Amino acid sequence: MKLVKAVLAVSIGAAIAAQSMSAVQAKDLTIGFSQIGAESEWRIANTNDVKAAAAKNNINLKFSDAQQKQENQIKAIRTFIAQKVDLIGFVPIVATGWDNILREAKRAKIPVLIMDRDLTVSDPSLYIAKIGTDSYTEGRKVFDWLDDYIHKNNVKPRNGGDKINIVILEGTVGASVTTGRGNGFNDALKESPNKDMYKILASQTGDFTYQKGQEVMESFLMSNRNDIDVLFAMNDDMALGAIQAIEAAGLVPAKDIIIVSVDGVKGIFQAMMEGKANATVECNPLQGELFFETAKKILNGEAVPKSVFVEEGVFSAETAKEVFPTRKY
Ligand code: GYE
Repeated sequence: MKLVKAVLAVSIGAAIAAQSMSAVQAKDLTIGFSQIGAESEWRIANTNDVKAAAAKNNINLKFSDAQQKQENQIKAIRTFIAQKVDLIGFVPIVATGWDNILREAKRAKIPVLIMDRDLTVSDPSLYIAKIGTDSYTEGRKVFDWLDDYIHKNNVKPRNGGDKINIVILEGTVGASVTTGRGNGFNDALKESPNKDMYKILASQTGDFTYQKGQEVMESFLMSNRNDIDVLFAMNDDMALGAIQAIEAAGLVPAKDIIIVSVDGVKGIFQAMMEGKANATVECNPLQGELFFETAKKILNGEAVPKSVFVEEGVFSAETAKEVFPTRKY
């Protein structure tokens, strides 16, 4: 896996991490990992990758599934502390509310490594580093792809008006990726010379799930069936659910309503190949190897960058067939 950006090089809390350890042997390591749950195809790929990378690196992994609840993550982290694991990893389901539990980990001298989503803490030394994806840039890429597509294809508003009407299916409320993708999209729109031709008609959470994506799209269509030109779904699963709703409403997905989402899972490639979705901005879930490599460095007292992003592309229906065989998740 290639790294594209190392934001801030810091010398990590070696006092916490090194603990007079000489080069740590992976087989000696016990790592506690709290995952959010299994809300999407992306998340399942992420979990599988973490487990496979742990096995490959000979790590004793204590894996805990939080079933979409922050309180379950906090409980799991507390259990990992009591078990005196060597390092704690977790995906923060939402950005805030972690200070207290992370202080407990710090007091127990257990380093914390964040995966995938960002968190906001009062004291940045409460975690060593974060590896994951750049959701703000993903949001910008969604708008850039859309604006380009609208112009190349000379797309006109379906209702004969003067605005291209957009609806947005947002991710989990309070998650850094939801805020990041939303801000990235909105900033790119605001900064665009074409900003006046777009209107955001409605924006609501679909919780990153197929089911909620379908339900919320149904309600969007109920009130605005003939006005919606574009759907921006903050993940592919919600877009796939929305495609069902669009077809049930007697409209043609990817034609009547342009569909762009984020993740790049196989399901959306299949939909693109069937002509039912237009584009996906990649979000790479294969972060396991980098996670354990970084964990070992931390436990050896080496400096690691505070934030590392994995590489991500953009794929559209035109190239879906060609790219599909190379997709790993
Ligand atoms: O896009 C979505 C998942 O945090 C980047 O969470 C991740 C997001 C991903 O459920 O499908």
